[in-house]
Amino acid sequence: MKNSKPVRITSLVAISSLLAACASMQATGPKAEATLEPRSGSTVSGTVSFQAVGQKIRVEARVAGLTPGEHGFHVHEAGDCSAPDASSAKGHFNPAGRSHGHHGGSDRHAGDMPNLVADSAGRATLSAELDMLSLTEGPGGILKRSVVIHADPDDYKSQPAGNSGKRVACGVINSTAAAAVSRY
Ligand SMILES: [Cu+2]
Repeated sequence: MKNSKPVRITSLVAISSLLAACASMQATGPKAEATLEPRSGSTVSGTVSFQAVGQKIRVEARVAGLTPGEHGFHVHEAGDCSAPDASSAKGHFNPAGRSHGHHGGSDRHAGDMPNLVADSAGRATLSAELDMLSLTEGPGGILKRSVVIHADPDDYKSQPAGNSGKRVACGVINSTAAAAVSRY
């Protein structure tokens, strides 16, 4: 007599997974990904993906091992995470030579992104669509550059890096185009 309820739940699950499939099919632009490695003695891990969606780039991050609270999060100029403190990643990606600022503004580094917000278990997820990023290689693009997570929040105004402290994770941004082609 309670048979109708499970059936309804099943069809809702089917509909929502269909919707999810449609949403991911709209995002057909090039894609890139960075695997985060811990730095400055941290245990941070995770992945950051970048996908072209219309004129913007959708940034999605899944990170663990952070201290609870906000953490500065940027694209940095050099695709080199080799230094123990990630100083090898150099400064923020800033091809236009602007000042550091809020990711929603126009006078800012192209690599300025929203702070990650870690929960009490040290986990953070982020999904944002940003201007000024291009999934190309070369002076104006972010491929072969890096993403860096900092120990402290970015205040979105202090120069040159928002006073966000040590670099606790770093990952080189690589195109996933080849994998996408073989998968579809
Ligand atoms: Cu940074």
